[in-house]
Amino acid sequence: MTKPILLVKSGGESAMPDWQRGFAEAGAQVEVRWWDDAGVDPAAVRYALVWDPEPGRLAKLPNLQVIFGSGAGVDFITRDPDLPKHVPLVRMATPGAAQRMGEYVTWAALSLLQDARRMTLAQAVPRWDYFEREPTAPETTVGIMGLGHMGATAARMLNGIGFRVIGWSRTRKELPGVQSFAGAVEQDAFLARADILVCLLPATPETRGILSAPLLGRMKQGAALVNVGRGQHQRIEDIIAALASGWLSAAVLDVFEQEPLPADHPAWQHPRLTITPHVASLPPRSERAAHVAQMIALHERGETLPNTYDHERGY
Ligand code: NDP
Ligand code: OXD
Repeated sequence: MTKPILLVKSGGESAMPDWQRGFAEAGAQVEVRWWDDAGVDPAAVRYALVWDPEPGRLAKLPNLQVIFGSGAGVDFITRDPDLPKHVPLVRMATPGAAQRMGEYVTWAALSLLQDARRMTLAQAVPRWDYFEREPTAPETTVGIMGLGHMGATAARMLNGIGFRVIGWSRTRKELPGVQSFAGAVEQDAFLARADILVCLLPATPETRGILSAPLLGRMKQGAALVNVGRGQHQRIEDIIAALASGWLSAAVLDVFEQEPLPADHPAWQHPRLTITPHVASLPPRSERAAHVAQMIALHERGETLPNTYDHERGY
């Protein structure tokens, strides 16, 4: 019996052996083929696993049953104006992805608390830059914007090492140890409390540019910022201006409007900015293949798939 075809566009053609091994090890009953494989009959494709597909390409697969995003955010897929909306789009919401994000956010919060950037710069000189740090985690409130799959895990991990944690989301949450703020009306109260603000929002029309001057100005003076959501959430010039005025004390940015961040961008050299290359949560392909294999098995049994993108809500 011929197996259904899963087309893959994630990590380039050189990543295909990795994906094929991952799906084989997971016992997936699919034939895994490269996105641009000219030998594939579009009518035989039942599944697609993609990151940033060329607009219009998914619409040319007439028997496509499920689209899997190879990342947790699917904005690089939904920006296709011809995206077939009747085909479920599943986000990569694995426990490992949330664990990795929690570890990154915890690292970022502790780095800000320890002023790790200052120590890195001093070591590069080298200079014995003795200084005294003041607040500890229990004296520091981390405010997480976006308390979904990633945000809730980050909140639990931050809580675990003693940070006070508050969160802001569209709807109210009941999470142990986390004070929940909901919607636009509670945003100011939330911002006024956060010593470290973490953005874990999805990219939607409502969240575009949220980390710009008006919101930064409503944060606590001297607070720090971590953006692990999307580059389109931030106006980097506003962040640099807030750092220059001292309103923001420091920032850790993992995502940028233009990726890779151009080599001549002033953010690279900023003494209060830590830059990472969109690596906050990157589960290995084997783990993502095992997750997709599990989702395909659920789908083949006629079950509803979790973590599907909601076209109305926009995430
Ligand atoms: P989820 O969809 O599980 O969670 C999104 C959260 O954002 C929800 O709590 C939701 O509220 C909240 N939210 C959405 N819109 C608004 C709004 N307008 N106002 C207030 N809250 C809002 O997503 P994940 O946690 O899985 O991922 C979040 C994002 O993290 C991804 O979309 C992606 O952009 C980014 N990401 C970045 C990675 C990296 O390596 N840098 C890796 C993975 C993800 P509610 O719960 O009420 O619906
Ligand atoms: C993302 C991811 O959505 O890498 O950024 O999962």
